[in-house]
Amino acid sequence: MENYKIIFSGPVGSGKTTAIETISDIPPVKTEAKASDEVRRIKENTTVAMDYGRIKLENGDVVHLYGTPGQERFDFMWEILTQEGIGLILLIDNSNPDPFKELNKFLLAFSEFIDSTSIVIGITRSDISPSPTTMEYHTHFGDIISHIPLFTVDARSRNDMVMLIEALLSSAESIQV
Ligand SMILES: Nc1nc2c(ncn2[C@@H]2O[C@H](COP(=O)(O)OP(=O)(O)OP(=O)(O)O)[C@@H](O)[C@H]2O)c(=O)[nH]1
Ligand SMILES: [Mg+2]
Repeated sequence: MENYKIIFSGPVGSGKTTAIETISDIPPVKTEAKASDEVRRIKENTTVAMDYGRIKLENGDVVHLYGTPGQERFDFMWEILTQEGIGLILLIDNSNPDPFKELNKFLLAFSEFIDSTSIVIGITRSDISPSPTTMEYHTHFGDIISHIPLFTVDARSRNDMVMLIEALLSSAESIQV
């Protein structure tokens, strides 16, 4: 039996806490506080330190799931939470006014971790805002994301979140080979 640690990150409201709630086998540990005015336009609560959950795979392996805060003022947690992680699931809220800018910001912030591990990207809230499409992400970012698995997902969907984890684990394995 193996133990893996993976990290969910991405901007405020992209669905990190929701994703971990959706798939965790145990009641997740959350550190949420009432959002300040700027965030309250999007939702009531925001993560201030971390989320934690756990999922047991069919082969018995256990995946420990850590969610970061989205707000940059808590970005000191990003480095702490990635330690010993084997990969990053980056969730991007497609209904954000500028999702390309948000993706760019997080790719830069996690660049060291991404370079030494693996990454998948999940585009959330596309039901609310279908544009940009996954094709438009690829056109805009070109080589920067051409090797990264990128899917349209809903953080409330267990199937979608399991697919992201499986995609991450299979690219992590191919890196280790
Ligand atoms: N319509 C729609 N709603 C979604 C989707 N994915 C997530 N949500 C909702 O969007 C909100 C996301 O909130 P959180 O999970 O708290 O977001 P977060 O990324 O943890 O945000 P911070 O902790 O503030 O950084 C929740 O209300 C989810 O139910 C989606 O694909 N479509
Ligand atoms: Mg959260």
